[in-house]
Amino acid sequence: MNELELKLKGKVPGDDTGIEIRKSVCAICDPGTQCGLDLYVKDGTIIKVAGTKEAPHSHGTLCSKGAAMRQYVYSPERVLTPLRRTGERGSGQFEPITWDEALDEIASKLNGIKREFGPESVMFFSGYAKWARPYLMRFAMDFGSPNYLTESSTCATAMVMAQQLTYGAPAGPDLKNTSCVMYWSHNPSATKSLNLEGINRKIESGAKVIVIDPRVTDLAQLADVFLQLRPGTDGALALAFGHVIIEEGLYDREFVASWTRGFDEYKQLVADMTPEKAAGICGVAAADIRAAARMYAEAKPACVHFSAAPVVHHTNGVQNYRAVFCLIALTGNLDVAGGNRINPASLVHQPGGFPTREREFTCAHRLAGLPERIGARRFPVWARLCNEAQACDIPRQMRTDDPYPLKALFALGLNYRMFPGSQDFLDEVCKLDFIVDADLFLTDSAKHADIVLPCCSSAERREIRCWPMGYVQFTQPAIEPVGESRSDVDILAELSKRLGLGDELLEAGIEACVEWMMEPSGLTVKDLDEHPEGMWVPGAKPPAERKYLDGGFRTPSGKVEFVSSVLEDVGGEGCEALPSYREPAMSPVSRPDLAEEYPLVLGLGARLPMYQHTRTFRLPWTRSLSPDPHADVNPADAAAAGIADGGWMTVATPKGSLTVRAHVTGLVREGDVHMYHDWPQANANDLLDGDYLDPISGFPGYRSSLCKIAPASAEGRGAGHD
Ligand SMILES: Nc1nc2c(c(=O)[nH]1)N[C@H]1C(S)=C(S)[C@@H](COP(=O)(O)OP(=O)(O)OC[C@H]3O[C@@H](n4cnc5c(=O)[nH]c(N)nc54)[C@H](O)[C@@H]3O)O[C@H]1N2
Ligand SMILES: Nc1nc2c(c(=O)[nH]1)N[C@H]1C(S)=C(S)[C@@H](COP(=O)(O)OP(=O)(O)OC[C@H]3O[C@@H](n4cnc5c(=O)[nH]c(N)nc54)[C@H](O)[C@@H]3O)O[C@H]1N2
Ligand SMILES: [Mo]
Repeated sequence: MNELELKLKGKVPGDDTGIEIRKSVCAICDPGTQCGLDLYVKDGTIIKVAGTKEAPHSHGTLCSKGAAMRQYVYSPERVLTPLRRTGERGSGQFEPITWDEALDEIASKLNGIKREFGPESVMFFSGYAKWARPYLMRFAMDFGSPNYLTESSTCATAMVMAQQLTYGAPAGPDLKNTSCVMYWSHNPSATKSLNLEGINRKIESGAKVIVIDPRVTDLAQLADVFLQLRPGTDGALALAFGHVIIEEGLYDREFVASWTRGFDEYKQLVADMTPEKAAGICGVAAADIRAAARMYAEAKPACVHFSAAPVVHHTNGVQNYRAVFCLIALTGNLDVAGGNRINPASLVHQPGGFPTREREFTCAHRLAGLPERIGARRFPVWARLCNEAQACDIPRQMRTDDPYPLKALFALGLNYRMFPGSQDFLDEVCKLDFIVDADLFLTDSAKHADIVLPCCSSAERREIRCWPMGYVQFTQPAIEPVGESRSDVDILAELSKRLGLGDELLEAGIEACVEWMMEPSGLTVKDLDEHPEGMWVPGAKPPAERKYLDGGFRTPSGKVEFVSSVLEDVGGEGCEALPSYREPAMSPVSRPDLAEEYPLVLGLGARLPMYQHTRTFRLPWTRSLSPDPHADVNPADAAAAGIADGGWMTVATPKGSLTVRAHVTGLVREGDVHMYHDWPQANANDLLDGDYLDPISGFPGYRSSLCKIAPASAEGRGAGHD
């Protein structure tokens, strides 16, 4: 082999080899964990993927999903041209059409439906991809529909609501400056590997760590105190913390006196929740509750690391997190260094420490003049606090036409399996007159659309992102789009023209939009384009401490609200003004009748490191790491049911039954079963009812219901498609 051949074999970049490194970002995870990507490109094809060493957030690391990026980009399941359905919904029979045909047809159908039934009868939905949302929301507002909805109907928003209700805005943990971190449900080894570096450094520095999780995670094994609670009982535990902190005089009297509302009522509420009582509810030792409460309250400063999903994935989720967030105020750790800091998002839900006009760009203010949103009447607290419609209410509105009929859905990345009672959700959606789904892949959901539009991956498009330390990247396409695929934003811009929406800025394309949004940051597209690998935003810094001193908190009273004015105003079951504890709607305590037949607590959705919702099942590398659907079962429960580790078993609820492999492990509590969601051949959400929702947020109770297990044969397995 000569030198050039050797270099080619080693994929060495250079003029002689024709291999070039192009900087990009991995958007398989989104948006908190995007690693910088070095894409090695030769003759327009990505031949190698590596992490970007100089990326300040990922330092050249990649997880199994990012390492499989080429299989994602070049998947044989990519949609290559626009498609028009020719067979039954779901049959997968389509004919390729041109972009002009597709866009004209969509424009004429949507405008026709708008004329006949009003703009509100058209829904604009975005799945987990969050990067294109500001553009989609603006597009929906231009169209005149209040029904902009996203996967955030099940992710993160309820956690944000719990904070809005309590102190007006989200307050993230200041890990760098803290001396104690309370991880109230977080499993970074599986979900946010980029957090591990900071966590390890913190632990090495001697900071105290408390972990609250029903499963023994990697993080739990590093904790000073680990509380392995029954899923969905977080509220009782947090109230018991409040009990100890007040009883032992460990609370911040001055802050509580000056800056909180309803302390006396809260004090009364927690007086009843002794550690002994909470121990009985949560299944943890009272002594450990006392130890953790003291550790958190005595360390100064201390922060709570919360998460987007598991605590609010219960029918009592918002109240449970409200009880947790009250502790931050009670101990005076709110908006101080090393505590939880109020830090607004700069771009795509990420705080970057610099101002942008992303929010203004979405035109959310126009919602006020539009008809009622989906879910607004059923979830009034949601409607007051969020700028979106609540997608979990779509099936009900489809069934009843109340308050008006829905006729069309325009989706960027629809996955019906993300919704509880998935099949019912799909059946209702299929009654629409017209469905468009834009996706990278011809998914099960896309197969039900009338028109499928092919979308680009992050390697083929431009997108802007930022990271909390004040770093921003406006990526360049590393390769030409695969097939005829287009960027979501290009699709919206083109469609806007054909619909005659008259939005000059959106129609001018992503560069113009980014220029507009970034204006307050002082950076122009020209500046950003000089640094395709990303750049520090000059002057970016976290907001000042104790901003409430100047104008109070963004709650109706201007104070931290132990007693919520909004909940007081709305009222109703589950919407109590105090964060009182209520059992999950399906638990051994709330439904002893059901528990006789279904004795185990079922948690659906704990993440696996190699899978990202539906996205990476189809990649051979990631799939090989965990080929079959499985659920975690405690050895005692497995033995009682006669189930062997690795054997097939059924997991059944009153709603349905799945066949999965048993992963018998002492890492889960006796009495609990945990399973990942979105398996193509074993969809966890077929086990739940579509109405199993939190009355405050409308979030599904994915993480606690009741089930039974029994041995099964391999024949029971479902055949599925990604
Ligand atoms: N690999 C991978 N990473 C992901 C995702 C993915 O699909 N795959 N999804 C991304 C998304 S959209 C999200 S929202 C985040 C979620 O991010 P995380 O919240 O970190 O992830 P989870 O694994 O859902 O839950 C964290 C921990 O909460 C625990 N838990 C479950 N129920 C309860 C409960 O009732 N109370 C308490 N205290 N803890 C509970 C679980 O056992 C788990 O260890 O992950 C993101 N990262
Ligand atoms: N049982 C249970 N169910 C859950 C959860 C749980 O914990 N348990 N978690 C909930 C949570 S937190 C979340 S976030 C949701 C997951 O939300 P989903 O929206 O279900 O997530 P994905 O499957 O990742 O993405 C949906 C589709 O978007 C496509 N897509 C990817 N990138 C792009 C893009 O750039 N443009 C376009 N147009 N399409 C793209 C993907 O190919 C996929 O088909 O699931 C929810 N459902
Ligand atoms: Mo999520």
